[in-house]
Amino acid sequence: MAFSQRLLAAAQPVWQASVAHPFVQEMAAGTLPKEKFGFWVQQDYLFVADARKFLGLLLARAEDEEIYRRLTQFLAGLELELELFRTYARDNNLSLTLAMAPVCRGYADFMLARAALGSFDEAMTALYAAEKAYYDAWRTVRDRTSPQGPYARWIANWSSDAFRQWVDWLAAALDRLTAGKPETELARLEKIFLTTARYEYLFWDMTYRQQQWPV
Ligand code: MP5
Repeated sequence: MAFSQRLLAAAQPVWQASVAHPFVQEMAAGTLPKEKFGFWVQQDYLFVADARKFLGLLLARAEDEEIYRRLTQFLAGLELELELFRTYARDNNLSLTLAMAPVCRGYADFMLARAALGSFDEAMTALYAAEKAYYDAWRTVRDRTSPQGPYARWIANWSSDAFRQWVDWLAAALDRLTAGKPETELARLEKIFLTTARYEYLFWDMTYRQQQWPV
């Protein structure tokens, strides 16, 4: 079994819970209250803005030319993505200058710590988990919504063929990087994958509850 397959198999229960989360399900059914979507926009904007630092750290340690090129392309694409958030915020009178809510803060810092303190493979594992989780959640939404719906651009952003190819490339790159690595190392990466998947679940949950700092 490819290592990326092993990771997905290990995280299956977390994965299923994420796709079944009311945020994803109500998004797919078109019943998600607008203020919950707005809170997601506000928090995910901050998460994606921080992802640029994560990718910067990863790029600084990339050795392989193909990896370097793909990560650079992805980093450049994040500017278009951030513009989608800014446009929605402008059109809907949403502020994008809030503080990160606790789960967003914890998740963003977990990712940055993997890139700053962990091995290159650890950071790539966390990146694969985050990207694959978004692809699977938004593809679930896409399969049940009209391409003319109000959130079509968001849905397309993380469920397009181009995004699927990026996620598939990450899986293949991770399989290459980990080929022949000892089991102790693979088990450590599996834990990182699982923690990232759990943060993905928590991110939907935090958003659905519009959970901020209590004090
Ligand atoms: C992604 C995201 C996907 N935007 N937000 C969370 C909480 N997880 C994953 O990352 P990207 O950089 O938008 O493709």
